[in-house]
Amino acid sequence: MFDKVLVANRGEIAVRVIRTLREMGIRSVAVYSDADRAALHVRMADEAWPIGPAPSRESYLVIDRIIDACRKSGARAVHPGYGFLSENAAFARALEAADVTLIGPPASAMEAMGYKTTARARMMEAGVPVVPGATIADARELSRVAAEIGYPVMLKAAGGGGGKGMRLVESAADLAAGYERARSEAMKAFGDDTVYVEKAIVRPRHIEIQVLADRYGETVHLFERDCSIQRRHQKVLEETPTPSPARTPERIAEMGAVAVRAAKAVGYVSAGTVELLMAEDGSFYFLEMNTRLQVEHPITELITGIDLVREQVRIAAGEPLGYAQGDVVARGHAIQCRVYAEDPATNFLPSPGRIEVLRTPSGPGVRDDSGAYEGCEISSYYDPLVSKLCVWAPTRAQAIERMRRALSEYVVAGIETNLPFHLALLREPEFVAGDYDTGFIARHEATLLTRGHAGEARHAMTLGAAIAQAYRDHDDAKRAARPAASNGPAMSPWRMAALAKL
Ligand code: MV4
Repeated sequence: MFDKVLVANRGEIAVRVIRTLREMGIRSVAVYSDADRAALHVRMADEAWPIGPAPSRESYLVIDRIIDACRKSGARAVHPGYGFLSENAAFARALEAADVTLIGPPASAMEAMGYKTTARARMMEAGVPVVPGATIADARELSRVAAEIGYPVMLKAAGGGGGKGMRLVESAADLAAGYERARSEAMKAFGDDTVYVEKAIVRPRHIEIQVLADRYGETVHLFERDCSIQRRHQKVLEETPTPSPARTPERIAEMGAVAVRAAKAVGYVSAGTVELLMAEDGSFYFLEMNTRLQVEHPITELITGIDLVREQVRIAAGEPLGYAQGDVVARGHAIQCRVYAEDPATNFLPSPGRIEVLRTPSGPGVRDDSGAYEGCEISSYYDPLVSKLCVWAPTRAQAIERMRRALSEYVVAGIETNLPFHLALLREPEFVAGDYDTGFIARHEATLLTRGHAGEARHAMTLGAAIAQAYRDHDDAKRAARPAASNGPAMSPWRMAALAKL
């Protein structure tokens, strides 16, 4: 087992990985940019190394800087988190050359799944269902294929992804114009006007299956996550199990088996996620595979009791999983709300700045994976994710109640957040009924942003901020009453320990 692991990331995921390393008795190495000198992950790691200026492309994305920090710290392995270099095959190869273990998949699996069209071909060979469609050479072939698969159809740029370069065509009459526009947009955006056509899945759900594979071929799935609540292809809220009426134990077992097959087809190792599109009738199709740990992994941990980071570290150290599919059981319901420093009143523009007051929720069934602390700076250089608020409860109805309660306890002052949006979302009847699809937020955004919901949430937060201020006044009063010697700022043991480390 490794005695020291470098976490090549920042924010909440770096803190989260450091926590599991500590539980395993493994020393953690943080890396930080100039903007992250006082960041929580730096304070919590056993040691920390600077890797450059604030912009990611000059720090967290610089392979040589990360390798150099491994050399200086003596770290024998690297956990990449998500984003940054986590799916970068060149990084995986550079670590291999430096005799440092990547806690993640082999570079070959990253490459096999990285190019969407080759991934699609590989999946078809492996008997994984993909959306009916084809790459097309010209307008004549397009109209033949479109007629074959039936309207509506979706035109997609081969060089695209994440929803960019997609165009829905409802009927044959709109096809030619749609094709020309799709091609010119693809050329402009990706420098490649290759377009392919698929049957459009109407009102789809975005269902992803968590997989875990060791080095010896043992591959299991850890059930599904419903990620359909997205705003402009950015996930906002995720839950497990999916509330879809099409969910049956048999269908989940089938989707899980398909995900395991997809992983085995590319020799996958470590934690990975197979993304599926599920139609209202329950039919499902491979979209892509994410060769990294995902932001929303905690809800899978909450229903299975499995620590995915711990399993990744064990697998990277050459240990077998030690259990088979039949041993993986899930219980209850979990929801994750992504708490962003974004202002719903300004069309979700980032709201960087200093967090003046921070009171995070806790209590039964609440987990808040955070990279923030009261007084920290939310930087404009990075993704404005403050934390992921997760709840677990025996049923979905109770999980929704619990999430509402947790959100109402969450007090942030000094920056704006999307907390009011989450509160409004959890009151939306279509969400509560579980009858939603990827178009949910687009359909309800206006009502979700109305003052009523936000006003209610703001009221709760104002109240919370007042309470927080009262606490601080009380602390100040207590301190003032103390003898002069200890008049400095109240030093919590944690803070003293953290400062001592710097
Ligand atoms: C689709 C689709 C419907 N039919 N393909 C969007 C991102 C990219 N990964 C694939 N996406 C879609 N592909 C067919 N044939 C609907 C979407 C889609 C979507 C998919 C998953 C999550 C959110 C989405 C939001 C809008 C559209």
